[in-house]
Order: sequence, then C-alpha cells, then structure tokens
Amino acid sequence: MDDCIFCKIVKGQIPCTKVYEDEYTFAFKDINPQAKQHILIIPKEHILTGLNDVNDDNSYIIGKLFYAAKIVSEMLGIDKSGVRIINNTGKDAHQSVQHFHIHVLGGEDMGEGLV
Ligand code: DGP
Repeated sequence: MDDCIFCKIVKGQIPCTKVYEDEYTFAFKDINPQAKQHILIIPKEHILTGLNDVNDDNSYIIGKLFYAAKIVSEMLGIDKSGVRIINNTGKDAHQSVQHFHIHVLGGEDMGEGLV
C-alpha cells in the first residue's frame, strides 16, 4: 500500500526505532507511548487492515505477531513482570492506522482499567 505509514516504516521510508524483525513481522517503538514500554508489532505485508480481515488463509500471521510479541517482551525484559497486548479495529476502538497491528505495553504497573 503506497500511502500506508506502516508500510513506509517497514521499507525504511519513514524512520522508526526498530526493536525486532523476522520474515513475517516488524516491531518498533510507538511514537506516542502509553506505557514505559510501548511497541507496535505489524505484519511486514499489508495483508490485513483489522480483525475483520482475518480469515483461514491469513490467520497464521496473527500467531506470528504474538510470537514476535513474546520475543520482544523477553528482549525488553518485561516478560516476567507482565505485558498487555491490544489490537484496535475500527471506529469505536479509535484505530488510526489501517495496517493491522498489535500494541505491546509494559515496563510498569498499568492498573486494572482496559482490561
Ligand atoms: P491505533 O490507534 O491502534 O491505530 O494505533 C496506531 C499507533 O501508531 C499510535 O499509537 C501511534 C502510532 N504511530 C502512528 N504513526 C507513527 C509513526 O510514524 N511512527 C511510529 N513509531 N508510530 C506511529
């Protein structure tokens, strides 16, 4: 997708603080952190916009994102203290970038709100 911010980040056309990448996934620090550690994990390919696009053929990528989340959490040393993983899909969730992503948050006590 030519006009997608996250596709441009994967291609190196927009700078980011990269944390991890593998064959399928790319992880970088969120520009507007909501916790001491806030990482976005995205599929390298723009194969999904949100949860509504997940199907039998592409659902393997969701597992890859969670596997990357585990690796990143270990790399950042937040795996033992706890992490919160969030996907925003659609208007009510205030999804702002239409390239599927999961937020990995941690590094501090995030309280009991949401969720
Ligand atoms: P969401 O609301 O779930 O669509 O979250 C999109 C996130 O993407 C939001 O927390 C801010 C982040 N973001 C948007 N543009 C950029 C950018 O250019 N660089 C980085 N690192 N993060 C971005």
